[in-house]
Amino acid sequence: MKRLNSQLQDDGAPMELILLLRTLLAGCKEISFRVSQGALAGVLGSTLSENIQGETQKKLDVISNQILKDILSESGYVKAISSEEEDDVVGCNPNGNYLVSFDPLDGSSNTDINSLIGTIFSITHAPQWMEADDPSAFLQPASQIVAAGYVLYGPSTMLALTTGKGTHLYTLDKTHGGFLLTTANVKIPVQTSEYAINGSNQRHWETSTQQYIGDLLLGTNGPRERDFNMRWVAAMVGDIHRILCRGGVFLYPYDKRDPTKAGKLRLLYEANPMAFLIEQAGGLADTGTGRIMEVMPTEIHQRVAVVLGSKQEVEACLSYR
Ligand code: AFP
Repeated sequence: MKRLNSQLQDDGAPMELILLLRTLLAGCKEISFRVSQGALAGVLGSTLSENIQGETQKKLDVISNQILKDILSESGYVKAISSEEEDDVVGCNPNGNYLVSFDPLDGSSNTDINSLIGTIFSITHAPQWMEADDPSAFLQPASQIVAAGYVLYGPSTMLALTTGKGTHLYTLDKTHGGFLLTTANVKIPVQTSEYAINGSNQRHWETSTQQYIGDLLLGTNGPRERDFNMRWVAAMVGDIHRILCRGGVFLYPYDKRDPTKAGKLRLLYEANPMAFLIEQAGGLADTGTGRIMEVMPTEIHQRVAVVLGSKQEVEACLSYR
């Protein structure tokens, strides 16, 4: 099977970006090991601290963040990092050529139940003019991303990665420690009968979301004239992985619980990298009012509404607006 290096070279990725990705993935392999140790290594459960989003941090959130922060800071390739678990941008090498944004452990509440979790990341060029800890350099739309992906810590550890030449899936071969290409050029089926949304928020949704999901629930008795199935992993990495593998649509729409928040998910750490992966696999990714890839961030911890996945179903959802 083809190795990661070889696929990245075939896709025309520059050597420095390949080396940076290998460094980042070395950190993810360490996270994978810690996750697999679970209660044996005392890494499960919560800390007493909250992150900038006001969420109680799990021990594995803190451990994963530290692993990635250390390995990227010491690599020399990175000028600064921005993490869901850091209040501010962390300056690294003033001469580094890249910026890395990441959610070190997406879906961390799933650590309590030994279920799917993952690391989501994206990489952009570092502007020459920036100071190493200048947050404004991270305020670039996803169309500027040079590499994005996630590592899913599931029954096997898998990597979904794009450098803009298609989305490829790799599986970690723990016998020699490398990621091997297991599905090249993933193509999301254009049509789907599967959707993912946290239905417990229904009463807070806007009318357009109520109507769209209502019609899916009516199945063969409604205007869609076919039945739909629902899945919810509570970790975006798990839901997006399923969509890459067999299609579907994922929604975390705006809701009225906190009108000051445009959505729940983070633009830099979740929506942008997933939008790039989904679009490179032939799907669509939208906020409900425009393409996620074109959103100009205004702050590093910005939240956004998302609907992404199989092309026709995203279009169907948007037609209700
Ligand atoms: P964490 O990264 O804080 O664990 O949150 C996970 C997440 O942002 C995303 O991965 C899930 O799709 C979503 O939250 C789950 O939200 P609910 O709490 O509404 O199930």
